[in-house]
Amino acid sequence: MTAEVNASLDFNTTTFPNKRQSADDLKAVGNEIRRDIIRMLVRAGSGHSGGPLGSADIFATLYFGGYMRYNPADMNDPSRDRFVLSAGHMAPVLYAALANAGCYPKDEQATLRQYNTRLQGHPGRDMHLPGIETSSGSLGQGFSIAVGMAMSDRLVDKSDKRVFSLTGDGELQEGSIWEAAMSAAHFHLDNFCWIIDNNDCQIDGRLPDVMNVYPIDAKCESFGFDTITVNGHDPADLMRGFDRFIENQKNKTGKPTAIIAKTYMGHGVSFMNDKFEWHGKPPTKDQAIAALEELAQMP
Ligand SMILES: Cc1ncc(C[n+]2csc(CCOP(=O)(O)OP(=O)(O)O)c2C)c(N)n1
Repeated sequence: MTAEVNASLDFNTTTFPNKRQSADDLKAVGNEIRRDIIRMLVRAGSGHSGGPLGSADIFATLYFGGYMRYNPADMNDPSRDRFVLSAGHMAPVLYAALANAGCYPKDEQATLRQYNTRLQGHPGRDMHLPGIETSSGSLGQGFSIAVGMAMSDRLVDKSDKRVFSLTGDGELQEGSIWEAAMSAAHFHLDNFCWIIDNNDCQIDGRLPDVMNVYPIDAKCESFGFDTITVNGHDPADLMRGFDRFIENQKNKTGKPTAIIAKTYMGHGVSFMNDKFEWHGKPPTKDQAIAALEELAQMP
């Protein structure tokens, strides 16, 4: 794709395969996800820019690196692995990942946040968008549901299906997160992978200023998770984290895995980078054009 095509405000039809691939190829997927996030948000005129842009490389590695086993043509296949976006406000990044995987038409992304569309501001299971496993958005709740899914796969179905869930780092201030984490370890859910988007920002400030949750790694370890910290913008390092989870599952360690992904809110767009003010607002048209031009140049 040329820089000119990449910078367009229009959605294209390119989709990407899900297989083990080079970090550079995953980086390119992440950047296309970022561009789609901008394209969606500028049309919607509302929504969250910061978290979605900052976690795009996590989604690229998870959905396109061969770690999640799914069939884009049948996202209800009972043998699929599942992903739950507990930080439901970050919906645009999940919608962009699913569109780029070919789970639904890419131009449908243009319907974000419109009445009665499948792309609501927070994921809604009852909207039937392929790949949405549960409604989420009330912080902490999706994570508990995901642990329940992993428990049922493991203890009831006795299957090797994997469950992944992403939470924000501000979301760790919810008490229910820690109840669910305790259960995941107690029930030896080595089929469960927790990804924490550690951008150090939340809705109206930096994490330690609003309510300190550090040290996150020591907390996850003490709650019984095998914990690894990675650079959330480097697919090679993210792969190291997901490989560790797969190894834990294969070796039946009986421990769930936590991947702490260090990210920057708004990563890829210089005027949004590391600014909590971009937690919950969309770009204007001029800002979107500037962002797309910058993202088109991103290596
Ligand atoms: C139970 C609950 N309380 C409050 C909110 C409002 N809210 C939405 S996102 C957010 C901040 C979350 O911070 P973080 O998890 O770090 O996400 P990020 O800012 O990085 O996107 C808050 C307070 C909510 N959705 N649910």
